[in-house]
Amino acid sequence: MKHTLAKSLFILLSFFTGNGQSIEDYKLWLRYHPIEKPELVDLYLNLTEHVYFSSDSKLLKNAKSEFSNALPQLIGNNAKFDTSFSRNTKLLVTVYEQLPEEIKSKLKTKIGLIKEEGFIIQTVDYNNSSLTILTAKQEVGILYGTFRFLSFMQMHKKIVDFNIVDSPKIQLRMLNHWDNLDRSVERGYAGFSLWNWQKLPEHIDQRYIDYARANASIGINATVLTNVNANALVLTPRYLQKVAALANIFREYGIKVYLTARFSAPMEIGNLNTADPKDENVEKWWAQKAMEIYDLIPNFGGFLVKANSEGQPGPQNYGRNHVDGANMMATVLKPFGGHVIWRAFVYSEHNNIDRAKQAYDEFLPYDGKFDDNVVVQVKNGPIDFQPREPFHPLFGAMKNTSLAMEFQITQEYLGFSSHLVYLPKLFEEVLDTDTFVEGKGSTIAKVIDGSLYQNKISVMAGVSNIGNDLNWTGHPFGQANWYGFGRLAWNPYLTSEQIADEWLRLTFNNESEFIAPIKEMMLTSREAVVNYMNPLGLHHIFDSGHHYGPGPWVDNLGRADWNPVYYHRADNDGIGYNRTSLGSKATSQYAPILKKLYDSPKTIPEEYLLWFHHLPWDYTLQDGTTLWDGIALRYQKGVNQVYQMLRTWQSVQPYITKAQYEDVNMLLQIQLKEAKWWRDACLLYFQSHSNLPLPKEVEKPENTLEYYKSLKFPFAPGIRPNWN
Ligand code: GCW
Repeated sequence: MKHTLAKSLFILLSFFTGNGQSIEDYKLWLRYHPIEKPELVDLYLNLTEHVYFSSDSKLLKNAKSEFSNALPQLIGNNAKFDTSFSRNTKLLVTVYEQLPEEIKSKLKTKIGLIKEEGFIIQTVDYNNSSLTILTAKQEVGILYGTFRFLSFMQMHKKIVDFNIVDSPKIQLRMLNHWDNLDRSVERGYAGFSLWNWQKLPEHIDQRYIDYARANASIGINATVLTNVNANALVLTPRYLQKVAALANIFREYGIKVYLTARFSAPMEIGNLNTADPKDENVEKWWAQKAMEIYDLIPNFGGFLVKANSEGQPGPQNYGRNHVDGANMMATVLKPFGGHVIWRAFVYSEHNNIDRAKQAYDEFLPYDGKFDDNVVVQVKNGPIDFQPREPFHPLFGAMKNTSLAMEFQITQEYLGFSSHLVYLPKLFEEVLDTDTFVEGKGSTIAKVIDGSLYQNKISVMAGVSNIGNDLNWTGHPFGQANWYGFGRLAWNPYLTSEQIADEWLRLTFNNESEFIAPIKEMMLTSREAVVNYMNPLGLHHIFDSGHHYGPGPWVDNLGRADWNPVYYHRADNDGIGYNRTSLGSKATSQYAPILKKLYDSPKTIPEEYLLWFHHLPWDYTLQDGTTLWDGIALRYQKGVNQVYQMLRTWQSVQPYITKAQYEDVNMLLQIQLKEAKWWRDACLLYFQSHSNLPLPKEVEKPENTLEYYKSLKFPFAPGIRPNWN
């Protein structure tokens, strides 16, 4: 009865919200759809008949309330919570220290296997019956274990005897919000910022709580609330009160708050006439500020800093370097246990060398010089979140520094929130890449989780794709990128396929006729976008400023390295950037074995070909086609892949609601239109250099090159005011 009612309500709601985003999408992957299979319902009813859930803290109360909220939806029954652990208890949830001695001894070995935030779910024989225990060293582990337990039910797992031991492999699993105080979001495509600064601290939006629940459910434990292009005002007392209100909520879900610190803050809000990190008054100001913050937010995480990069102030303004700047801040945060996360995204207009080389050149000499509460945060590739890049050469090279991975979840260079691109596939490719720095098997995952060099702090950061859109991420499949980022931050060795499988089950349903084709569609979506935007190692050929759509012809921006022509270097002879030993020598920043591999166009993995090589249009690719034909065919292939995505989506219509179907169908139509736009604009432009005909398999361009060049988008979303 209950199930039918829930279903009709669900259909009704979908109806009222039209064909676009539906209220259901708001629930993210925490949908708790009713389980229809009687044997599973019985199994779980039996398990949750008598639950003892210790709930003597806010954090445990939140875990318990997730449990009591989910169960009636999943199995139509209220959990029966016992007031104490008794003979009847079937499920016992409490931290290890509080378990009865006899049970403790049964779990002794296992508890030794988990880290501070890990958990155990174990079924044991106790008093001649079967007892399942969810336990952890810390309360937050119970919260993570609760969400995992519920996810098993959502995924219809038939587990009779639990035997699960899991811990996060990375310490800080962190979102970076590029949110401004006016609620605009730099490179955000899902509406405005969640943080309603004007109504805070008094007004607590339910969204803050649901955001925290969603993050906790995948193990995200840190969030940077503000844009790295920072505004010092967030460090003033009025704003800190607001930050504290958010921190108070997030703390109860195991999430620590960090802020971006504008390096010139002592001048802008502190009345000093310098921000020189070696100036005594400057350090005093920051020390005072740290005290003020920790007074309000005892578990404050620390500062994320973008310094001397793209016009942001930094220590170099005073003749100092990144180490001076980072260590000064680290010193003031150290007594409170705070971190400084210092970004390595630097390149300079005064430097004519290849932009791809600059961060490595600048940061490598500082290896081992940062204080131990400093982490250097490096983007996955050496340029800027392109659909595909080779890995950033600082990974593996900087051995004595804790390095954070910075991925971009928001789709700045991936079609914004109108393109379906499943990013865990990209993240997985990066994490699995072998740097070879310590011989075979020195993967980036091992650099990041600290296992290669035993670094002190391990961090994975993702630039958030979250905004106040009804569905949080603009594209419903953008939710999979948030989910997948969290899962990989927890365990960077998971496969993108497993994550897609989980997400689909949690979000939509458990029908294999739906899961199999849609999983396949997700897994190919990343290669599709590479094909229709940047095949064979092409990169940064986006229209300027907003990065919406193609602009390979752009050559008039203030700085050479902001112009697409700087990156593709197409001319009548050929195309690509020579970064080999005979060119910019970027290959020499990689381990010798990779340098050798990358130096020759014959041995380099073809997906990086034009990143590292300038080659003639008639160069022969591995499959025997010429470079020109190969580029053109890949653009067409990308478009064909989107056609296929559309067909796949259309084929699963019976398994989803009308609203879900229509929403994604409309978005895929945009993606198809824009994939063609990319193909036509790029091929027409490159053809003006190659002077060669398009292969017959390639559809005729829909418009002229002049038309594509004339397109202007002054109101494209996500753009920073006054940016270019
Ligand atoms: O890619 C560039 C973006 C900027 C961003 C910068 C960075 C926050 O276009 O919008 O600024 O990277 O990562 O700092």
